[in-house]
Amino acid sequence: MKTLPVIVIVCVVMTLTGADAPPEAKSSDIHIAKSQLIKRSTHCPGWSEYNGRCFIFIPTHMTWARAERNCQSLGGNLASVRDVFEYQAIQKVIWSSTYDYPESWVGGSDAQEENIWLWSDGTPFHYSNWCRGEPSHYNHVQRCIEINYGGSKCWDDVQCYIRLPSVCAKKKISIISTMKTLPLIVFVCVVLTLTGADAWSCVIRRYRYCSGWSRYKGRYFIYIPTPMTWARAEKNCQSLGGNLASVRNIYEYHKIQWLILHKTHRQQQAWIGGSDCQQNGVWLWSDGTRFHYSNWCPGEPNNGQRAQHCLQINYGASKCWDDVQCNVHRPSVCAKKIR
Ligand SMILES: [Ca+2]
Ligand SMILES: [Ca+2]
Ligand SMILES: [Ca+2]
Ligand SMILES: [Ca+2]
Repeated sequence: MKTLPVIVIVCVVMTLTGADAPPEAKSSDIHIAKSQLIKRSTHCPGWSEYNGRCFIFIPTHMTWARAERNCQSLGGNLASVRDVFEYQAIQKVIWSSTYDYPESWVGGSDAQEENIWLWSDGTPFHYSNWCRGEPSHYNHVQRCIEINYGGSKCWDDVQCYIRLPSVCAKKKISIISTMKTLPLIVFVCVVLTLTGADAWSCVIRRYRYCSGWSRYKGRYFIYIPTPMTWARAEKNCQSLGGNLASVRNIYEYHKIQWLILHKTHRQQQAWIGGSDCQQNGVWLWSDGTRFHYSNWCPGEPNNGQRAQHCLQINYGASKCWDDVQCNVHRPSVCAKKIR
């Protein structure tokens, strides 16, 4: 009981330091709608708040991949849509800016594999609002979702390289949401502490080590030996609460390589979350984070036969990165944030 205050303090400090830093936003390459917003929000200044997220209409016409990069530069991603109410809120954001319902990009695409739909922010794709007869996959080249299509203002799959306005979304400033859940987290910490130090350390141990995930720099990583297409591998990672791994620096890459070596005793080729399926040369991570670091092999990515759009690691003699067809089967590495 003597150590109780200390443990509670540690809990509180862990909670506070675990809070995400506010998302970065660069002033360059920013296209913001100069428009009135349906609901000014203190949590997301200049954006419209709905259901814990902030939305903004971007009137500038861009390809889907450029629109996604633009949203990333604003600290978000192209909007994902979770239900019909959120879709209506997004339509309202567009209306309040344009007094119209122009066709616009949101973050859905099936560019890696036909009919496997993914959101660019890495969240699972459950809800959809397709128009009749859509998605049509016309000529197998329609891979990105436009909303406000046709008389019913529903969803259509269309070529990713056409230029449309777009809707970005980002989380509310997270320190505020952290502060809201703080009392609950402290309560849980206290209960765990009171029920005994053994239980407490077991919970920690199970979470960190017993589940098969390896912890590194704020995330958990796991190697999935089953060979799958890139899109199936991403879906599998999502079913485990994560995404295919994004890689931020050489140390993370070495950690992932070590993980594979440790499990397979080989430097096995594997999928991670990079792809440029929507627009050749515009690489995106499936978890929605910005693509800065890369470790391409010499001469790669070469977009061989103009059909290589997914990122495999441990390629060639240097065990570096290569772009390859998304429908080949590879083991994979998933990552998820420590919550
Ligand atoms: Ca399609
Ligand atoms: Ca279509
Ligand atoms: Ca490519
Ligand atoms: Ca290649």
